[in-house]
Amino acid sequence: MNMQSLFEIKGRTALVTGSSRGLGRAMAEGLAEAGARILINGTDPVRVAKTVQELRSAGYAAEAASFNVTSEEEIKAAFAALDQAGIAVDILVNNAGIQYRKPIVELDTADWQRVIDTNLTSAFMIGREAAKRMIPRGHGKIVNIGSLTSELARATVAPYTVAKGGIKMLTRAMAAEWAQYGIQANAIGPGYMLTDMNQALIENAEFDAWVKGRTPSKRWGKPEELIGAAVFLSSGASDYINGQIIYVDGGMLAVL
Ligand code: GCO
Repeated sequence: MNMQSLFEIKGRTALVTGSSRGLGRAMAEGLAEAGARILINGTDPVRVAKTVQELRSAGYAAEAASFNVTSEEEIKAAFAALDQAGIAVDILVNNAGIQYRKPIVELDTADWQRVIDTNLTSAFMIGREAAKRMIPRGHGKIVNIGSLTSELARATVAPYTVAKGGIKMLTRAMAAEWAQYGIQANAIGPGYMLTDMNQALIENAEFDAWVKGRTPSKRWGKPEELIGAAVFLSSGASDYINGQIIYVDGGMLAVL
C-alpha cells in the first residue's frame, strides 16, 4: 500500500462552506496544502475574494463560491454555475455555522430558526445538490462539521445544540442512502476551539478555566488541528468509513 496515495486528494475539488474565516478557513487551507482545489464560500464576497487571493498567493488552487447557505435558490444557482463551468465538487465540507447564546425562555423563534437554518438545513440542501452530482460519478466525500454539542447539551445554546445533534444524525442518514454509490458521508466534532465565534468564552476567565479543567489536553484546540481529520475523511484512506463522527476535542467527550 502506497501511504502517500492513501491520503492523496491532489486534483480533487473541495467546497468548504463558511471558509473565509475560522474553522472553515483552516480546513480549506489544509485541504489546499494537501493538493485539492478549494471553492471558498461565505456570505461576504469581499472576504471571500480576499481569502481566495491569499490561498492563490500561497500557490494553492482556489476559486470563489459566494452564496448564502440558507438560500435554496442561491445554492441551486451556485451548483448550476459550477456545472456550467465544468467544475465537479468531489469533497463537500459542510462547515458553515453560527452561534447564538440565550436561555430558551428568552429565545425568539426567529433566532431559533436562523441557527437551525444556517447550521443544519444548509447541510441538507447543499448535501442534496452535491450528492445529486456525486451519485452518477460513483464517488464523493461529505464531511459535516458537528460539535461537542452533537453529544452533550450546554445551557444557553439550545438551537446550536439541536442543530449539531441533527448534523450527527443527518450524517448517518446520508450514509444510509449514499454509501452504496461510493459516497462516504462522515463528520468531525470539534471541541472548544480558538475561534472568533468563541472569543467571548475565551476572554471569560471562568469559562476559560472550565474548558482547561474539563479537557484532558488542558487547553483549547487550534483550528489547524482539524486538518488531519479533514484530509483523512476527504481521502481514499476513509473509503470504508460511513456515518461516523470523529471528535477532535482534546478528549473532553471521553471523560467525566
Ligand atoms: C459554546 C461554544 C461551543 C463550541 C463548540 C464545541 O457556546 O458552548 O460555542 O458550541 O463552539 O461547538 O464543540
